Amino acid sequence: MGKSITHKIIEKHLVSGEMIPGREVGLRIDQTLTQDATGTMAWLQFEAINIGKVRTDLSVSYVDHNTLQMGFRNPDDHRYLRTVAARSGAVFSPAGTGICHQLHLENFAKPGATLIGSDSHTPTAGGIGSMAMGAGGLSVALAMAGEPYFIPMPKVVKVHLTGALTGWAQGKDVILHLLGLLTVKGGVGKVFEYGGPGVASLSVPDRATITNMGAELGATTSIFPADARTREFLEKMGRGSDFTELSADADAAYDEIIEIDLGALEPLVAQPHMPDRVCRVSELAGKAIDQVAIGSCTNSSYSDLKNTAQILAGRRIPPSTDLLISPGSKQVMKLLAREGLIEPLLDAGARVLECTCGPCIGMGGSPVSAGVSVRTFNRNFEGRSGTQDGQVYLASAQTAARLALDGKFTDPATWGDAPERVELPAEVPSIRDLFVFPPAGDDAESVEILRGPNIVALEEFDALPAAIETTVALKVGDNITTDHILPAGAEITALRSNIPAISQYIFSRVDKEFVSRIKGLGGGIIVGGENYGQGSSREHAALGPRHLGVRAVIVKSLARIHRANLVNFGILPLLLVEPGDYDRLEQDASLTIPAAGIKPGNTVAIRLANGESVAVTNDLTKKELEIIQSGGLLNAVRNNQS
Ligand code: MIC
Ligand code: SF4
Repeated sequence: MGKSITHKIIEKHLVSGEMIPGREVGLRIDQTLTQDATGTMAWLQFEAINIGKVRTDLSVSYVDHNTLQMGFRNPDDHRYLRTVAARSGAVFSPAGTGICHQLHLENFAKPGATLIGSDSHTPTAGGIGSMAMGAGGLSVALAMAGEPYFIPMPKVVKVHLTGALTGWAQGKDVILHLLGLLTVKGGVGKVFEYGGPGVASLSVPDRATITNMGAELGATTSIFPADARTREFLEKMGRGSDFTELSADADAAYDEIIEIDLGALEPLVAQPHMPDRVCRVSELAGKAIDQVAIGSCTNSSYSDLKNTAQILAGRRIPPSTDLLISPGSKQVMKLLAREGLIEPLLDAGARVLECTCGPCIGMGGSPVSAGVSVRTFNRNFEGRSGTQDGQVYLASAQTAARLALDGKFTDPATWGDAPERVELPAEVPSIRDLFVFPPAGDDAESVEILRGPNIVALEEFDALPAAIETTVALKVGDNITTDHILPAGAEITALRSNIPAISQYIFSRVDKEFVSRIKGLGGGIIVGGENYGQGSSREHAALGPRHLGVRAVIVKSLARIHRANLVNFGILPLLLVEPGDYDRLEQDASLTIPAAGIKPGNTVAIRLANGESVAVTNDLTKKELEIIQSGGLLNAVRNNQS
């Protein structure tokens, strides 16, 4: 039996474990990326591990999320990241250079290489055949220290593509189609590997849009073969030597196969407030649109924005619709400028913003009250736009630009001819000089790491007690996202380097009383439903609760990265044996968790104050359990060092 691309890459990077779905495998990591919102923690943790220089082939520290400079906090973080990168041998990408995933795709990602990033959309690099995964900051810190990255061996799903996109359908519609089919938890424990004759028809930016938003399926990652189009893309980026061909064997074995006829797709849109609430654009015809935002790591490439400019050229958006455009990188911006494509955007009434995440993480660009916002982003979780009752729809750049002109949803049948599919020009300007490369050898030793007052030293957590006498401090439902646990937005995200301060916002948009309640209780646990912790990789959604005294969550199922973050910070991720028992665990209930009796995969009884008990299990490995017992991964690493 032949091998999939996923199996080939994993096999080449395997340091421990067996490649049997569900079993833990340890992988050697070639590259890492961090961004500023999660990166300060990751770099503080890297410093705490105390090994000096990064031991990966390449580590890049990007500043793209927290770029607003309202007060000292974010600028101080950027300065810390710049100096710690120089000291530690990492490349630094200053604010405004671009969005980490777009920049990494253009400048550093390599087919066949492993990459982990402290951001859930790291799989964007799968568009050129990198095995790229989102991870918690601490896992990235350990990978930078040369340690393997541990994941449950994923199942491999082949997405067999036939035909070619036609008309207004785009790469975005491929992934929206899959989300509609499989839901936001349909990809958990799986890699989506694209193949079939349709692959050749998709450009690299289209592929990257698809792998980027595979994160919304809950997938471990998504990956495309590296073929002639990948080679051409890398050559145009000035790095043809990074190309290696990558394809699955003709008789490769897969755990599942999904077929998509690209020619049958039409423009789709995800409705509020989940990326899987997908319908055809035509079904919404007539609904007024208050805002359109084009950009984010999903759809901010040169081809997306060139098409946007072509659609808008010579026309004007209605005054009742705001149009915001954030190019993905300065390379994209330079190409647009060179080809005279900025002017049509400005003349149409668009606001051209910096090359950053911007409105995607609520850094400005919030819609009006109850406003309908069509965004080319990947997430439309409630409140994420910064307007709690904002109604966010997700679509391709081409759909969004067309709808901006109409000021309302319209039927694509009325849109006329779609713009031509864009290829990169023969000469692409390099922005390589804008990255700050670390000084060589001993010169790095003299770099002083500069910290500001908002950068608070890491907290030491205590070991797990033998029995946890506790209270259900909060009960929540299914599909709770890390945006529910720790909201995004300018004010809160500026506190990412300050755990005591940011912890005051834990669950603040779900239950305003949560923080004061759990403080009054002196700690507690969270009860949740299916897919708890989906979305962002932010480890603050585990660190904050831990700071407030959360020692366990009891849920029906968990999202992959959040589960790993809980383990890393010493919180027990317990699973209900009988999903129906969810109804028996009420908020405020007192209970006892026999922590010392928990063994990998066993079932223990949680005793409730009323004498009843509830059975819980876990899917922890022996190593993960030891990490939790010692109070978290940093403690475990320190224990091993001493
Ligand atoms: C996001 O899209 O939610 C973020 C902001 O990029 C996060 C990381 C973070 O919270 O800093 C992610 O996707 O991991
Ligand atoms: Fe940035 Fe948004 Fe992409 Fe997250 S999803 S990395 S916030 S652009």
